[in-house]
Parts: sequence; C-alpha cells; structure tokens
Amino acid sequence: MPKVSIDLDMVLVTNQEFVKKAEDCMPELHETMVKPAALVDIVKTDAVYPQVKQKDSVENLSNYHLAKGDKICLDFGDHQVGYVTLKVNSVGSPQDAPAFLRLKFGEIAKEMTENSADYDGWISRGWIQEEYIHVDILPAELKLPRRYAFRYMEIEAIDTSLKWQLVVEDVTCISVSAASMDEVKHIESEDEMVRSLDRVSLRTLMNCMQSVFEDGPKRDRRLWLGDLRLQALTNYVTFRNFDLVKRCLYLFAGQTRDDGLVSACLFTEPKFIVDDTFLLDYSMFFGAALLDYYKASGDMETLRDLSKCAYRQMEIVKEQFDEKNLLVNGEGFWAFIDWTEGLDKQAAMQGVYIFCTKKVQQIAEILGDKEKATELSAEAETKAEAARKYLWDKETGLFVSGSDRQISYASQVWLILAGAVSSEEGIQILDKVKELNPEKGMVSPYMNHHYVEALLLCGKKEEAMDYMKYYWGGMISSGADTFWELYNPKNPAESPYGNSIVNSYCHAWSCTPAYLLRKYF
Ligand code: RAM
Repeated sequence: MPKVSIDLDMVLVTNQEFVKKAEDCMPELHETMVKPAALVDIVKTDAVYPQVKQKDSVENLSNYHLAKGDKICLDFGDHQVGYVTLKVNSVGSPQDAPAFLRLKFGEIAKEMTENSADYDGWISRGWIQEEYIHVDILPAELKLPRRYAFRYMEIEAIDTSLKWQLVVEDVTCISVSAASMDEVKHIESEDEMVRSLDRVSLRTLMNCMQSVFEDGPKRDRRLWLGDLRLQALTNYVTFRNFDLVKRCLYLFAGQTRDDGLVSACLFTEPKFIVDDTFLLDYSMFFGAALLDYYKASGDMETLRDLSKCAYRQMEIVKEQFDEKNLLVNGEGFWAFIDWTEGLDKQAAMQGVYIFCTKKVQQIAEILGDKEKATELSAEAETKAEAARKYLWDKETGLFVSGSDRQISYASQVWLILAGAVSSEEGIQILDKVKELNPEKGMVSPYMNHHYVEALLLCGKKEEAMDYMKYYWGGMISSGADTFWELYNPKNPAESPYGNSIVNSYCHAWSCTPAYLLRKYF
C-alpha cells in the first residue's frame, strides 16, 4: 500500500481562462442501445479464469421465474460502459412482499465468481459494482442511476415470498463514449492475434473516452496524467479526437499547486478540482503530452498557452537533484513508474526526467525560445552523463537504482527511452536484463508499454511483436474484451490494492498495442 499523505493546507491556483477553454471542448457522448446477447452460466474451475457457458437465448428471459435465492446471469457480448434499465414483474399470487434483489456487474467473468464480502483490500469497496434493491410494487421499471462498466450482469432474487416469483422481462444498456467505432479503421492483418490486439485495444480506449480520458470506467473514473499521455498517443492514430486531449491538457494546467506543480489526477464532478496526489513523473509528462498533442494536431495556440506550465514542471523537478546530478529518491508515493512492489524508482525517474527535458526542449525550439532550448539540452546531457557515471554497474552491464543498487526492468527501460545510452548499448542492456530476469519485473501494462517502446527504439522489432503477443495476448487468452489495469502473467491474481476484486479490467494505459502496431509495424 502506498503511504498516502493528505495535504489539507495545499493551496491551489486556478487559471479561469484555461478552465473555460477546457469547458469549451466538452464532448458530446455517443449513445448506443445494447441488449444482452445471451443467458450464461459462469463456472468456476481449477483455472484462474472461470468458464463461461452459454445457457439459453435471451428471448427466453421471461421464462425464468426467480424464487428466493435464484439467479440469472446475462452476457452483453462485449465490454459496455453505460446506464442499465430493467423491467421486472411478478408471477404467481399477488405480490405480498417487496422484491429484494441483488444486481452484480462484472467486466470479466472472474469478478462474477468473487464474493464482495471477502474483500479486504485497502481501497474502497465502494468500487465493487453491486447493488441491493427493494422494489415494493411490481411491475416496475428500474433505471439504475450509476454508470457501470461490465460485460456480465447477474440478477439474484434474494427474496420474493412463498407465493410469487420474480420475472425479468427486459434489460437494456445505453452505452456511452466520446468515441465511436465507426470513426476508426481496424488493422488488417493475416495474423488473427494482431487483429485481436488491435480490436481489444480500440475497445479499451473507446470505453475510457468519456467527458475526459478516464483511467478506467469501473475505477477510478478520473483523469490521470500518465494514463492520458498513452491514451492520447493511441487516440491520434485511431479515433483522432483532438479536442478531448486539448480539454484534458487545459484542465491539468487550469489548476495547479501554488508553485505551479501539476497534479497527478483530477476530478470533474461534482465540480472541477485537482487531486492532492502529486507524482513527479506524471507532472513531468505534462510537457511530453503537450508536445505530442501539438505534433498530432498542429494547434499552435494551445502549445503557446500551455508551454509555461510544461517548463515549470521541469524547473520544479530540477530542484530535486543532488550534487552528483542524480535525482534524490522521494518519500512515500512520490513517483509512479509501475506497481511493482518494492521498486526503487530513482534510476527510472532520472530517465523520465531526461526524456521529458528533451520533449520540453522541442517545445522551446518550436516556439523559437532558443535560450530555453539550449538550457534544456544542456540539462538533459548533464543528467544523462550522471546516469552513465553513477548508475551504471560495470559488472552486470546494467543500470542500478538507489542506495541498495537495485536492478530492475524499469531503470533500464527509462534510461534507454531517455537516450542515456546508444541503441547498440540499449540492445545489450535489454538482452542482459532479460537473461538476468531481475526480481523487480513489470506488472502494469503501462510499464510493459514502455518496455516494448524501448525494444522498438533499439530496433528489436520482432522481439517487440513477440512480447506484445505474449503480454497483451495473455490477457486475450484469458478472455479479455478490453485490456486490464494490471496483468502479471506470473501471478494472475496480483493486485496493487490487496485484492483483485477492485482491479479495473478496462484500463486506458493498456490500450497502446493499437498505437504500437500502427506506428512501428
Ligand atoms: C491508479 C490508477 C491510475 C494510475 C495511478 C497511478 O490509481 O490505476 O490509472 O495512473 O494508479
């Protein structure tokens, strides 16, 4: 569990002009009416992921007369994000007691076999998509007020009475997204796995594109900067919704800490406010995301408006280096990088700093700010030199991190992406780290994305493709319709939250195969 510190004294500064520009880019959501595709049984086996067995046609839905304890499970055929309405009725004697129902929604079948009462994790159980409802008078139309992210929906009659049973006559979902599949061309390939990687990535991204780029429509349903950067990159080559990215960038710059630091995430409901979580890598990615947006859209006005905010992030982090020009490890949950337990983030963060400095340098160059560009270029070089001098371990031929000289994938990947080594050196590093297989591996698709980018940067195209098929393909083989927040092939039940019931199974930062396939293959 990351140490969470709540800073109630934090002073926020709002730029109303930026907030207004963000509001002007508020998307209109596409709505699609979706009906369940079938009635299914979800059967637990010895395997991690249960089996889904077709049970009946949905045409026969109202033939199921549910008495106390009976349940049915509906399969909506694909991952949905939307609002559900049910029509329920009674059969038998007059309804002499309230209908007492439990509704449960799951993004993947495994969630349907998990019991919310067993949840013992450290984030809110409120994220579990489950409702207990009393209906006094039947027939009734139940319009559920929450938005759910799901493919499966279970309806359990917790109780009726001895004299009547519950009938579900109809269920519909109005699925919502700022994007539409009609706007995108799927990848054509002879290879079925490549087509699946693309299809599942697109669905993941589409379902996370709401009034902002959400990290996950089940959880946490908010805008995170690290996730945004990868979603935006994928969006530019697929749905091409530039305004949604513009909106998100203006929101981040629209409210910052009083020293100008950009928050890691923000809320737009009930009103716009940034969160008191600050992750230095995410703050620095503001500049990288801004440059990517400009390159994709050509929107010079936004680049100009937001460049100061991008510069500011680098200035703030610049203060955190020691006399050797190494970034000092922060306290608690100070940087993200990955959810790998016990990961020392110093070396990876040194890489992120160099990477982002170079991106922000490009912004300065585009804006003709020569002095800033020269300063940033020198800064990137100094920090890369320090990494080569102090973080390089001659014996193993790998980068080390922190006072314990920890070896991890993350350190190698980020220092390669930062260009702290040549691509020939990068090839050797990537081969060595794979051979060494350090205990500190990678668990989030976010970190795995950066690993694949490092392979591609070093020209290891075939290995990158094989890895995508192994990693994201592993989720597909486990039944994924959308890619997950966390996937560790070596430990499928892993969760950063102490229990996987609250894991998100449509998580934006995992949508990047659609980007990688289009950009590099
Ligand atoms: C989690 C979310 C989000 C991520 C942060 C760091 O809360 O999964 O996507 O960016 O962690």
